[in-house]
Order: sequence, then structure tokens, then C-alpha cells
Amino acid sequence: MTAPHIIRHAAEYAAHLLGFSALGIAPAHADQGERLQNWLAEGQHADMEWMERHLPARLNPELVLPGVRSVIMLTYEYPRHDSRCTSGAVARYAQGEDYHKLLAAKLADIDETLSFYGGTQRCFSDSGPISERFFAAQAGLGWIGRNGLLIRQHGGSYCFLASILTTLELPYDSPVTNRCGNCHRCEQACPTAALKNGSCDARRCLSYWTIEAHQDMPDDIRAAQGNHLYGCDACQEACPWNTPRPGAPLRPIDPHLLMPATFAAMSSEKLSQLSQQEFEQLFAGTPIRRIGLEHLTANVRNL
Ligand code: B12
Ligand code: SF4
Ligand code: SF4
Repeated sequence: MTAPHIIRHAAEYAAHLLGFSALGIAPAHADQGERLQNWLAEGQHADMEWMERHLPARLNPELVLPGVRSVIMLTYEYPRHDSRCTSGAVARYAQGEDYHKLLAAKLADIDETLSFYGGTQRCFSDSGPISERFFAAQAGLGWIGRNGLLIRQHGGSYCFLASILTTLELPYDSPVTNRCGNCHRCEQACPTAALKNGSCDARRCLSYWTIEAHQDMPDDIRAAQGNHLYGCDACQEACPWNTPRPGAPLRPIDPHLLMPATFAAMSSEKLSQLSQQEFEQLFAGTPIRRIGLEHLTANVRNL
């Protein structure tokens, strides 16, 4: 049988070659506490009812992968630069191609490597019933900030998280110290006061209202929408850990995640008048395609 640290090394090597910026490992049965249940009980998930359905699996990874022992957590950088285009602000994570697809292909390669060592895996990136921020923190990749996001001391929060549940027993990492200190900048910067007690209330979050919601935006949220066309980065822009530090290593950004020039230069007038065919052509294979033309034009009209 191959020694666990050799398997870990093989996974790290594969992850590095595939462009992931860091890898950490947590025990699959780490105690998640009651934060998620409380958040759901308070209705903070708004109309994302799938979150209630996922609860048993979220709390018990055994239901997702019988025999699971370890959760490998990975970070993948997305663009850090200013997210405004001509028509409004698009969240940095959503500017280019759909990351679900991009990362699924990469995760499948690591899955194959681990299978070679006798593991059975399930892989996700924002696509499955697993608390990705919780496991990323347990795996020592960063801490959960007051904006609810996973923050790295040397890299901030502008990254996707991806997870691999595996039946292999691997060497585990330890959580790192929370470095938010007395800072509350994210809470102060949130346009809708959605942040409290270290988590975000989706009922007030612009990311929810401009992407996930299947209901009309309430007037008080609409009044605070500002130039947010799709998603919101305000609580990340305010975070000092997202300011590049002198001497910090430059992290290359996958060109697939950059915004195409045709979209970047498009006016809000043009965007609000797109035909279905033009919408499909412009946004095929991007996260924006997911919300559909009607939701996008409603967002544009509020700008
Ligand atoms: C639902 C969801 C949303 C919803 C709800 C947001 C929310 N409050 O979680 C909406 C649509 C609003 C949303 C918005 C955004 N999201 Co989102 N979202 C998710 C999703 C699918 C589930 C999150 C969830 O379960 N939330 C409920 C809360 C209660 O659970 P949790 O955040 O996992 O919290 C756990 C831990 O944080 C832990 N915990 C927290 N504090 C503490 C303290 C202690 C002591 C302990 C023990 C545990 C603990 O307890 C919780 C339960 O396990 C995850 C992917 C995933 N499967 O995890 C992506 C995810 C969290 N989203 C992500 C992103 C990028 C965003 C946005 C930045 C997008 C944007 N620019 O518009 C915003 C940021 C909003 C914010 N400030 O949180 C990334 C975060 C990457 C990162 N660096 O952290 C994720 C991980 C997707 C991914 N794979 O990359 N999101
Ligand atoms: S994403 Fe925007 S609206 Fe949501 S919590 Fe962060 S700053 Fe507030
Ligand atoms: S802005 Fe301040 S409080 Fe908020 S996550 Fe960043 S360091 Fe923590």
C-alpha cells in the first residue's frame, strides 16, 4: 500500500500542474457545529430551497460518498482587477467562462490520480452538498472572515473553492488563525447591511438578488443596487487582505476567466435590448447564461 504522504504529494503535484493555487486536507467527519442549521432555521437562505434539501448530506459527507475519510480542498484564482464594464459591475468570479465546467475537468484529472492509489472520489466546485468554506478553513487554506468568505493571508479571498471527497486516509492540515482582528470594513461596505455575525443573509445580499432570486427585488434592495449588474464584490473590495502586498507572489490568472471585449464594451442600453439569440451568442458557456435574458435585463433596468 502506498504511504499517505506519497499520495498527498501526487495530488499536490497534479493540482499544481492543473493551475490550482493551493491544496489542503481536512478529516471528512470534522464537527461543523450548528451554524448552517441556525442559518436555515432563520430563513436566511431566502427561496434557495435546495439548501434545505441538501442539509442532511451537508452535515454527513458519508451520505455523499460512503466510506469517505478525507476532504481535499483546493483554491483556484479568479481575476482580481476592477470588475466594472461599460454597463455596470460584474462580480469578478463571473466575468469569463463558467467555472463549474472549467474546474470539473481539472478535478476529474485529480480524481483519476487518486483512483490509481485505490481511492474512490466525488468532486465538486460550488456544485454539490458540501460546506466548502468550512472544509477549506479546516484544511488550513485560510480563515472565514466577517464577510463569510475564506480569506488567505497571502492571497485574500478572490478564489474559487473546489472539493474532493475521498475514501483515502490522508495527512491532515490544521486550521490557521483568524486575522480579522477589530476590522469591520466588509460589514460597513455592504450596500444592503447583509452581513452579521460572520455570515451573509441571502435575503439582503445583492449577489442573491441579481443571480439566484426567483422573485422581484424589494424596493429597499433595489435602491441599494447601485451599479451591480451581476453579483457583488463590495465585501471583498473592502477587505484589506485583498490589497496586494509588496513582495507577494504574482498569481497567474486563467485567461478563460477574463471578460470578453464585446461584453466589456457593451452599453446598458444595448444590453437591455438584447434578443434571445444575441443573449445566447454573447453568454453561451458563461455563468451569466444561467440567469437567463429576462433576469439580466431586469438587473440592467435597475442600474
Ligand atoms: C449559497 C451560496 C451563496 C448564497 C448565500 C451566501 C451565504 N451566506 O453563504 C449567495 C447567492 C448569496 C452567495 C453569494 C456569494 N458567494 Co456563494 N456560495 C453559496 C454556496 C453554494 C453555499 C454556501 C452556504 O452553505 N452558506 C450557508 C452558510 C451558513 O454556510 P457556509 O458559508 O458554508 O458556512 C459554514 C462555515 O463558514 C462554517 N463557519 C462559519 N464561521 C464559522 C466559525 C466557526 C468557529 C466554525 C466552527 C464554523 C464556521 O459554518 C458554516 C456551516 O458549515 C457555496 C458553495 C458551497 N457548496 O459551499 C458558495 C460560495 C460560498 N460562494 C462563493 C462566492 C465567490 C460568492 C460571492 C463572493 C459571489 C459574488 N461575488 O457575487 C458572494 C459572497 C456573499 C458572501 N459575503 O457570503 C464561493 C466563496 C469562495 C471564498 N473565497 O470563500 C463559494 C465557496 C463557491 C465556490 N466553490 O467558490 N453564495
Ligand atoms: S456580496 Fe455584496 S450585498 Fe452580499 S454581503 Fe457582500 S457586500 Fe453585501
Ligand atoms: S474586511 Fe476586515 S473584517 Fe471583513 S473579512 Fe476582511 S479583514 Fe475580516
